Amino acid sequence: MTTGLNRRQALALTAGGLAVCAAPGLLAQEGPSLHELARTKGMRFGTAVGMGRPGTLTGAFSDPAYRAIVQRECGILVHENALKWYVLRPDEETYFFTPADTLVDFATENGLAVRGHTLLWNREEFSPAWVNNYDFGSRPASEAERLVREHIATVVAHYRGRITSWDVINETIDPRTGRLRETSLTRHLGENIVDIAFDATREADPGGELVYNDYMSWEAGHEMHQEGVLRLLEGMRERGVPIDALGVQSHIGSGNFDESTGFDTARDEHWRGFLDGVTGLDLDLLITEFDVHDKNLPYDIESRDTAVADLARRYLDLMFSYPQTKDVLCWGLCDRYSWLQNLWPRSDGEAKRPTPFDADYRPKPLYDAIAAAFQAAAPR
Ligand code: 9MR
Repeated sequence: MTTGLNRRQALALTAGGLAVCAAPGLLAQEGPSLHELARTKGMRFGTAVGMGRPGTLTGAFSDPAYRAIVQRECGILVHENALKWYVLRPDEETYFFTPADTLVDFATENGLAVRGHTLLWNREEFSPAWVNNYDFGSRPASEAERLVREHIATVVAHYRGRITSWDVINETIDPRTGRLRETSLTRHLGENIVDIAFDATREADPGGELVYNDYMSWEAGHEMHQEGVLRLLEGMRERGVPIDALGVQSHIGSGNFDESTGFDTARDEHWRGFLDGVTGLDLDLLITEFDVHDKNLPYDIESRDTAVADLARRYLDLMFSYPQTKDVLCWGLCDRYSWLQNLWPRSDGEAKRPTPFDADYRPKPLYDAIAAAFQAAAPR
């Protein structure tokens, strides 16, 4: 009988003291992994991994069954939170690299690529208080630039050769206005912050892939956000700012970030217009944070999982029709650890099912939808 586990994965499970039946879904997995399917098309598949803080459901890495799924399915990983300023730099003097290093070491041991998320999350609610309240002195613009450059140079140098793709900036366009978000840094640097951050990253790692990452979405209600992001990217190209790709987060489904938009409001035409604009700038597309929110779907698990999978397939087929789409990373592989369990609760109070594996590590229709989309994709 084949278990779908190789020796290393079986050891990872037993070393964690787990009975083999702790991950029944995983044991039943046979055939090629999602990453193997992606590879045959010149693509990669992977996931975000939580290293245990902060948040309440983010300790996926410490779960041996989760690590075994990651080892079986993935070719590329990204930290869910460990590289964010508020984790990495609790104060100005400290660089707390340990949790992030742990994942990079794991990736290296397993031959997996790593993305860096993120060098600058330009939003005050996700910046540490010491950055928000920073005293920039009598020459605030040059002090703000120094701070950004020093952070980027230090972090990128620390991981040079091991992290090969960077979300240089995450979410700096305000979806309500399409303009740059105001933070303690942009107050002094304006849009120049973008040029500084990308320039500093290129300088620290000339061979790295530089990405702007944001959550402008395929679904209705994101038009202003899309326009703002496209304008930002056009400006970067005009000014010769080094950038290689747009990270399309892809938290699709209902009730995410803004008011619920429901499942039937996706606007393929409008979205294609946006993607044509981005790829017309000679940028690649990465799906960086894929999951499908099932907040507003009926309780019945079979029909809920089917609806999630159908939406995913429709979305991935559209994205994969662009040969520029190279990587697909889920924002978590197992429902047990999804960030969506913490926010926007379902009205019936039930757990959500937004990722490819259920809370007991069994693959769901969403897994099959991702596999089928890779199988249907043209090689790139
Ligand atoms: O999943 C992440 C959650 O654990 C954190 O509490 C939260 C705030 O740091 O960030 C979540 O990840 C976000 C990602 O970094 C950027 N795009 C949106 C993701 C979901 O909010």
